[in-house]
Amino acid sequence: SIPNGPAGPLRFPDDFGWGAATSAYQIEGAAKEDGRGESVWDTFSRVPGRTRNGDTGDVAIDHYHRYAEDLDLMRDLGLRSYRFSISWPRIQPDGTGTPNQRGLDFYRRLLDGLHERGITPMATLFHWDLPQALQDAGGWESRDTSQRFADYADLVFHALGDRVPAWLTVNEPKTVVQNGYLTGHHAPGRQDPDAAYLVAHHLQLAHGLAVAALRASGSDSRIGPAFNLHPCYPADDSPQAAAAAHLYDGYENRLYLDSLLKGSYPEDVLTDLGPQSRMARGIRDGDLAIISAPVDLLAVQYYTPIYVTADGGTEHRWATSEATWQQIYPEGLYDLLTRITREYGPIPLTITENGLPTPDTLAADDTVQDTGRISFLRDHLAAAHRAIADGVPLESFHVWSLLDNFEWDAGYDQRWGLVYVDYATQRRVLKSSATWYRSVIADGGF
Ligand code: PNW
Repeated sequence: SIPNGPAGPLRFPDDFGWGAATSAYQIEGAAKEDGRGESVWDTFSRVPGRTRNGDTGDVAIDHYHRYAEDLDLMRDLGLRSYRFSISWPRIQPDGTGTPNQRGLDFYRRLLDGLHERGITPMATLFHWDLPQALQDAGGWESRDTSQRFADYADLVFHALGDRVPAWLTVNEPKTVVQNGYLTGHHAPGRQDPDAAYLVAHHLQLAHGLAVAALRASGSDSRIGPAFNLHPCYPADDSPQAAAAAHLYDGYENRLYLDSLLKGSYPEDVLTDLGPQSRMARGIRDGDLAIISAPVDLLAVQYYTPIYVTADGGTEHRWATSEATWQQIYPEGLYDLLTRITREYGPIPLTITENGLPTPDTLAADDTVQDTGRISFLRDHLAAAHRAIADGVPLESFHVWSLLDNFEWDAGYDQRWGLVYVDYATQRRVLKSSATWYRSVIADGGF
């Protein structure tokens, strides 16, 4: 009963990795348990006015204690792939040194539970919860943090590597750059453009050093970064708008893609930043070789396009979601996937996030009708399907998110899950999108 759907049926490859995603700080809670240290998000969410309603991840959706129930939900949905993140401050409370065994044990239990249920794990090493002690030492503005990350990654590879076939290094370096250091809406809440792009370089370097650590460990697990990418369209057909959209694309996409896959930062962005920028001065000989070491897969997160005006500003052209930054444009996913394959070659791709926040409420009959999410996912999956048909090596798709959770500065007001969480009781209820997704997985399409 979905109006205006694509003409079906659409069949995905038999081995397609139907999945869903979460991240540690957004779901785990148990902020002070089993030796976990503080992260920048513990600090940031406590500063008055930084998050909606002053919400924090202290309890979140209590996944740390309810993980077995959540694993059963995943099995119920028929998920083949589950993407989650490992909390760095659970493993190294101060960001360095000997691992905290109880932290590692939690992820061992989770990974064993996935294995028992036949669900393939995909583990992100860093989804924004930097140990506060490392922030106090300079955070991502300090080159040393990249090395600390590689040491942490190495430790996790050795402790959990036998159970993890695919690793993701850094989640969305761009969001740390833009929200953490340009707008200040995310931790650490800075507004310092010169710092921001040095941070971008150090995040890319951290990725590359972690790849080197995995290769040195002799592991045959796969590894790659997770980039959120935004197709940038000119708002009119003037040459000015085309040029503005191209530079915008440099900052949104090529900064990350080119350094990873071409071994160089885009010239137009470097020129725009200038030779005296902290980033330009922070790039050392050999860094780009580290950053561009071959990866096994590229994780793509797609939410929205950007519509760029001739003066370099942006406009909204398509319908926006509850997240003011998100415009709904499924075609953007097709454009993005085909562009990556065309410009960067046939690197295996996974979509590690795609989703929509909706104003979900629990009805008297204990159902949640989120038809907007169903339409959104159906249209984006149809775009992904077309990209596959056109030769894009897309292996899997993960809905953001499996469960409603702590949506960073938007707190608990924005619900992104397939599964509704009643925050007062922590009860989980499948939304209509969850039962729809279950049938899509069972049928291999729709
Ligand atoms: C991602 N944008 O963040 C994150 O990886 C998730 O943790 C988060 O919950 C999810 O998307 C929903 O927001 C993004 O401005 C933040 O385009 C900002 C943007 C995209 C993704």
